[in-house]
Amino acid sequence: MAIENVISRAIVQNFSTKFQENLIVDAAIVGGGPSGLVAAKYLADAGFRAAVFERKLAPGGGTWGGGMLFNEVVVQQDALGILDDFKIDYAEINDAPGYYTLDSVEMASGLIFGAMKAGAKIFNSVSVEDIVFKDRQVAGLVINWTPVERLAMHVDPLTVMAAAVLDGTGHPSEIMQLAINKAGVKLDTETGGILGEKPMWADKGEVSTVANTLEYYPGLFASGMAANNVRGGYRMGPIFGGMLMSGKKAAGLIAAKLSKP
Ligand code: 48F
Repeated sequence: MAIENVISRAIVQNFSTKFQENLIVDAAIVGGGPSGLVAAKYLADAGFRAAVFERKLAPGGGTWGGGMLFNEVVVQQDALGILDDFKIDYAEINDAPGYYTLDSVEMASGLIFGAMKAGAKIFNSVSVEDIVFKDRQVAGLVINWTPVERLAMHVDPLTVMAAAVLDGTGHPSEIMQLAINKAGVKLDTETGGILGEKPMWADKGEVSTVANTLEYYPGLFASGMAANNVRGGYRMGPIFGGMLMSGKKAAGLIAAKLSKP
């Protein structure tokens, strides 16, 4: 067989196997930002089948660009254990004990690598355009290739069934919005809807990111900025400890729910 055929066949066969193995998952994570990637790693570590669906070619979300393209980010002491689990380096800020800087490219690549090495699968250039909603439960995702979405091609999507769906889509909370708009669900918030993100207040935002990481509807969880948008939390800029801890909390909530008999 010509080497050209060997290459093409190997890619098509391996992708097909990987895709088929992830058409039914324990946790479908929408968005490969920091909170989604951290959730994926800890779920995979705990033995759950976790798949991340990321719209962009490169997962990592808002981590790559640091602050205003200065490719450094800050984390606080409480999140260091997570960086250690991913083997990502950091250094304490001289005049701000308890706060650390790290290279944003190392963080993005480290989170991606760590999630994959734990056994999570990442499907990049895949956009989630809808949810599967059955028996008053969020039961899966409707997906299509991002180029199909971007070019508005009239191509039907495919589906992934999941026991739990995590909205890790960042500021717009796209999956929560879809659940409200298309399934008419009431989320577990004061109004039943999305309260909307508040302006920047870094320390409050860090706390609320973790506090707002919750199951908002049976089968539907939110992490990171998506969680803050749903429950009216503050934004925080390029400090990422809250995002990492939110991902770990989301993994714990999902694992607890899926482990119930
Ligand atoms: O926004 P993002 O990095 O998510 P996060 O985990 O972290 C937020 C921080 O990066 C930063 C911040 C810290 O101060 O505020 O913004 O909350 O990543 C979200 C990812 O989800 C993808 C999107 O491309 C991005 O990589 N995404 C969004 N909608 C969809 C999606 C969708 N419908 N389908 C697939 N991926």
